[in-house]
Amino acid sequence: MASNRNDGAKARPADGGSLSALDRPVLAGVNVAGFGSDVVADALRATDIPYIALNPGASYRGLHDSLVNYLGNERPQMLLCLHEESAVAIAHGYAKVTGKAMAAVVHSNVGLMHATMAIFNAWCDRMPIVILGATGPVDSVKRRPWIDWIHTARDQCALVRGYTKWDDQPASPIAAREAVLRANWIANTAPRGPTYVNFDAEMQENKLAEPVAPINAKRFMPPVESAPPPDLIKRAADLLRNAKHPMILAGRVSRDLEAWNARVALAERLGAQVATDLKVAAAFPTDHQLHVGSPSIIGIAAQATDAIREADVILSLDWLDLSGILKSAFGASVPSARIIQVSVDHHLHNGWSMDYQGLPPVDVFFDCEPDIAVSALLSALGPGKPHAVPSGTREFRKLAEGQLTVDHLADALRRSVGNRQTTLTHVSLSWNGAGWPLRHPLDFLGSDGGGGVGGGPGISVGAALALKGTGRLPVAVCGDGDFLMGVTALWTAAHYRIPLLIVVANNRSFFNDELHQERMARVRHRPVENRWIGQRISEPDIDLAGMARAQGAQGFGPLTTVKELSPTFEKAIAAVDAGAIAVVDVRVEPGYTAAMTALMTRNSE
Ligand SMILES: Cc1ncc(C[n+]2csc(CCOP(=O)(O)OP(=O)(O)O)c2C)c(N)n1
Ligand SMILES: [Mg+2]
Repeated sequence: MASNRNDGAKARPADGGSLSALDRPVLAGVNVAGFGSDVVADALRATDIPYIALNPGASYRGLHDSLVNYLGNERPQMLLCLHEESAVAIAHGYAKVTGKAMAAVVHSNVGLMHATMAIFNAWCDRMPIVILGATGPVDSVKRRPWIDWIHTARDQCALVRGYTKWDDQPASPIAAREAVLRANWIANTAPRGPTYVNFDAEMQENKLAEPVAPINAKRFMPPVESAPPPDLIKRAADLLRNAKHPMILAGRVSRDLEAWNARVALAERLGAQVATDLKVAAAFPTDHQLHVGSPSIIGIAAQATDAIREADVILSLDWLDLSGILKSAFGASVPSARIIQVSVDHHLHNGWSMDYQGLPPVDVFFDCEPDIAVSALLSALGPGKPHAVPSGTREFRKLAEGQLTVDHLADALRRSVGNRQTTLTHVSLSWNGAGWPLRHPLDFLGSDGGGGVGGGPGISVGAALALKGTGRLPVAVCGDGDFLMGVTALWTAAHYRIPLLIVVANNRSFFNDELHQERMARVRHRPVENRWIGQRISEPDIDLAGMARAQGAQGFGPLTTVKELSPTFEKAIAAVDAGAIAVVDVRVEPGYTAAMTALMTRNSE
C-alpha cells in the first residue's frame, strides 16, 4: 500500500457522487492504522473495490469499525443488505457488467451459510467476487461464552471450498493484508470466480504491536493474460479457412464492444453460422443473418442443432457445455467435424462440483480467453470478402389478443422501451429469446449461473448499480418464485437510490416443476392434471407490488389484461428514469416456449 493514512474524505467513488453522499459517518479523525482490522481495510482500499455489500455480525465488528471509522465508509462503501444471499448476488450482478470483483462481507459461519447459494451461482457463472468473513476468536481462551463458540468452526472455509477459487484464514494482520490482495488477484484472474477470506475476530480487534510497513499493492496483483502459440493459431485458421460449413458457438465472452465487433467480423469473414445461449450473457447479435435459431436457457433451437450437424468445423468460444450441445446434436456418436475449443475453464475444475460438464472431443485447444483467440484468428485469416452483413431489423409477429402470456409481456415491454439502450439484467425461465433481439454486449447479462432460484433480484440490483449513470435502462424479468426468494434485495436498491425496473412474469407457480411432475405422471401413467399440487403460489395470491412498495420501491399491478401492459410499463419506466425502483406484477398464463416444454416433458431424457 502506498499509504496507511485515512484519505477517505478525499477519494469519491466514480458513480456520479449520489451513492457516496449516502450513509456518511461523522469524521473519526483516525489517520493511522491502529488495529488488525485497519490493516485489512487498507488492503481493501488498495484493491480499488468501490463497494462492499454486507449484512452485519459481531464476528467482524472490528472490520466493520475500520470500514466506517478508519476508511470513512468510502472505497469501499458499505451497501447494507437484508440477507447475505442478496449481498453476494449484488456483487455477482456488479461483476456481470464490469467483469470486476466487488466485495461482500458476511458474518461468521451463519452468514456464510446464508450466502452459499449465491456463492455457488457466482462460481458457476465464473464471476469474480471477493467475499470476506470472520470466525473465532480462534484462541478459545478469548471466546465469550456460548455465542463465540457456536460461531466458530474448525474449518469454516470448507463450507464454500468446493465452489470458490481460493480461501484463507490468515493468522496475523500482515498475512491478512496478503490474503486480501491474493483474493482480489485470484478472483479477477481468468477463469474468474469468488474467493473467500475469513478473519479471526481476535486478529481484527487486537491493537497493532507496531506499525505495518506499507507495500506497493499493485505489484502483488499483476494482470494475467495468456495467448495461444502461433502454430496453434495457424492450424485453427487453416481449418476454418478451408471449412465448407464453419460454425461458431459463442459462449462465455467479455462485455467489451470491440471484442463483440471482432466476433461479428470473424463470423462474416468465415460465413460461419453462430449459436448463442441465454445461460450466459449476450455474445453475438441474435438478429444477425448468421445467427441460427433463438437462444434459450434450456436446450437449443432446432435450427442450431441442424447447423451443428451440418458443420465440418466448429469453433467453440468457451461454450458453457460443449459436450452437452454435441450430445444433443449427435447423441452418443462422436461428431466427425473438427472442433476448436477456446477456454481457460479447466483451470478451476475440481472434484466437488460437476459444473464443468462432460468432456468434449477437441482437435485444437486454445488455453486462453475467447477475445484473444478471436483477434488472433482474424489476423491469421487476413483480409477476405465477408460472406454476409448484419440485417439489423426483424419483424415481430403480431400476437393474438386473449390470455396474457410472457410473449405479450415481452412484446409490450420491447415497444415501451423503444430504441433506448436497455440491459436485460435477468430473464425468467419462461422467457422466449425470439422476442427480444440482443445487439450489444450489455443487452443481456445471462442467467444466475448455478440454477439457484432467487438470484434474479439481487443480481439485477448489482447490475443496476454498475449501470447507474451510464444511460442504460436496467430491466429484470423475474419469475414470481425467483422474485419472492430474492425480494429483499429491493430495499438495498431503494436505500442506495439504484434505479431498476423489475417485471415479474407471475404465473403464480413454481411452474418449472409443474413440467417435471407432468413428466413423472406421463412416465408412470398417472394423472397429469395433478401436476400443479405443491407448485402453485395462490390462495392467497401474493401482493407482489405491495412487497415492492413495502421496501421503498414503486409497485404496479397486478396486471391481468394485455391492454394494461404498455401504459403501465411506460409509467414504470418514467419512474425508473426519475430514480426509482419500479416493480410491475404481470399475471401471465403458466407456460414455457414450445421447444422448452417439449424438451422438459418428453420421456426419453
Ligand atoms: C434454490 C432453488 N430452489 C429450487 C429450485 C428448483 N426450481 C427450479 S425452477 C423453479 C421454479 C421457479 O419458479 P419461477 O421463478 O416462478 O419461474 P417459473 O418456472 O414459474 O417460470 C424451481 C422451484 C432451484 N433451481 N433453486
Ligand atoms: Mg412462476
